[in-house]
This record gives sequence, C-alpha cells and structure tokens, in this order.
Amino acid sequence: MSKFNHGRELFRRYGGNPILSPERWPYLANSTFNPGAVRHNGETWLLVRVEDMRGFSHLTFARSKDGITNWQIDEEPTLVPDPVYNEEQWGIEDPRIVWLPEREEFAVTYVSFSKDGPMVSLALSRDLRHFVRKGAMLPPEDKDASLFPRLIKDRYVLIHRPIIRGEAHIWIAFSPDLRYWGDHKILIPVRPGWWDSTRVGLGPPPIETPEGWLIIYHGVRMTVSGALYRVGLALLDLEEPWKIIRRSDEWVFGPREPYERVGDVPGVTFPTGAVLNEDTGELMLYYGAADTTVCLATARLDEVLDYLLHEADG
Ligand code: BMA
Repeated sequence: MSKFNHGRELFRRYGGNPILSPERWPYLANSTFNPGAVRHNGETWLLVRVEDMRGFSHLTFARSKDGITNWQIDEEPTLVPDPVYNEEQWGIEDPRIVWLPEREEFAVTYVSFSKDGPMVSLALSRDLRHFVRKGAMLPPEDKDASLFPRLIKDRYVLIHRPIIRGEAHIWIAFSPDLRYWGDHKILIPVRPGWWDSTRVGLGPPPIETPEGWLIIYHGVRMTVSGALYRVGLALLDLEEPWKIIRRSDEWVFGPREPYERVGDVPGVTFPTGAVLNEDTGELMLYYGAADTTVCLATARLDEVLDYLLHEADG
C-alpha cells in the first residue's frame, strides 16, 4: 500500500492543456506530439513530432519564452526524412535532445522508421534548425534513445530500448566517440504482472540531481481495449549509471483527462522532454497525449526525489 497519494500529486497538469495541437499548426498536420525539449537563451525550444497525412512523421521547431504559451512554430517542417539515409524512409519520430557542453552542440536522438524496423539515429545541431546527421546508432528494432547530458568517466552514455526475443526492456550502452557502442546491459526491465509489464522505454533524457540521475520512463500494460502508457520513475548512480538506486513501484502519471483518453491512440501519456528550472526547482514535463497533442505537467524536483527516496517502495 502506497504511503504516497495523500491528496497530492507529484505531476500537476497545466490547466490550458493541450499546449500545442494540429488544429493550430501553421500547415496541415494529422497530429503534433512527443516533443524533445530544451531551455536555451531564455527560451524553451521544442522539436515536435508532426505526423503528415501520409502517416509519416517529421520534426518541427517551436519556441516560447515561458515554455507554456505564445509558441512560435516554424512555417515549414524543420527536419524531414532524408532519402540519403535509407532508414528514414517511413519517417522520423520522438526526438530526445541534450546539450553536450564539451562539443557545444545539441545531440538529437530520434527514431528513424526503416522498412526493416524502427532504429535510433543521431543528429547534431547548434540551433535545432540545422543538423548534421550521424546516421543510425544501433540495429533495429530500437526506440526511446537518449544520450546522457555529459560524459561519464570519459565515455558517452546512451539509454535505449531494443526489442529482443519480443522483450522490451530499457538498455544502457557506452561509447568513446558517439559511433561505436559497447558494454551493453539491461538497465530497467519490464515487470511481469505490473503496470509496466509489456514494455518500458525512456522518457526525457536523464536529469542530473544531487541524489542521482532521475529517469522518467513510460511503462505499458496491454488491456483488452489496447495499450495503456503510464509514467514511472527511477534513480541511477551518478558515476555508475548502470546501477539503479531506486525504482518507483507505482506509476506517477497516466491517462486521465479527455485529451489523454481520446485521440489517434487513446490511453497514452508519453513524456519525451523535460526542462528543469535550477532556480525554482520546478520541472516542466512535455508529453504527447493520445498520440495527438503536446501537453505539459509540472512537478517540484525536491518532491519527486523525496518520493523516490522515501516513499516509493522500490
Ligand atoms: C510507441 C511509440 C510512440 C507512441 C506510442 C503510443 O511505440 O511509437 O511514438 O507515442 O507507441 O502509440
């Protein structure tokens, strides 16, 4: 029995959700969802996944001063599938963005939908408008990948979610150069019988805190009326990130509002971006709702860590 949930919620929805939707997009789009998010130069920058009327996705840049309202959205798609990169044939999806201080550029990891299955690809950028593609990182089937926002013991660290023997666990890998990956390990496995029994996958990039790397992940359970995508938490050791310090027993966020229950894929809350205000300790979580719109929920980082360290059963 949870000691938590005495009338308070860790993640609180923004009352004006959804913050971005296809109806208010500058060009015809079926859906706008699962955005990568960063705070840069006093603005929040998103790369939003946009699905066109063929069912293929591309990414479009949007910016806002407060990260909530007055979004300026590019009039045209910003990053579109490149035919030179064969694996992008059926679209590019679900970006995660980190700033790499030692390279002074952003690393965008996204799903490239190849005919041979989904893969994770890397593109580098200084402004999220112009990109240098580095191609596919690992073989299919793979999704939900992000780099850590800094080197750990001189190596880049990647979290990703391959599907192997039909099993969908979260994995971790290491690289000296962003090109060759090794020391592969399962990091967060699915839990048979639980709310995260069918699939798990990383949400936003890992967030560095004094207590460890905060991991926000999605967990899936299949039901007779489809999959339910909910959100759980874990904390990883700062210098040995393959070690889990805590994992929440409970989901801390999940489909509840009409905009999360009605859409192209009902019952989906899918966080892909997080922005931490270091001054106020407020965490802004950007998520796709029902594979249709972009929504926002906020939490206090201290409450999230307190919950994980003292109240989560894991
Ligand atoms: C996952 C990804 C996400 C999507 C989710 C729910 O496998 O493809 O892009 O939001 O399914 O449909």
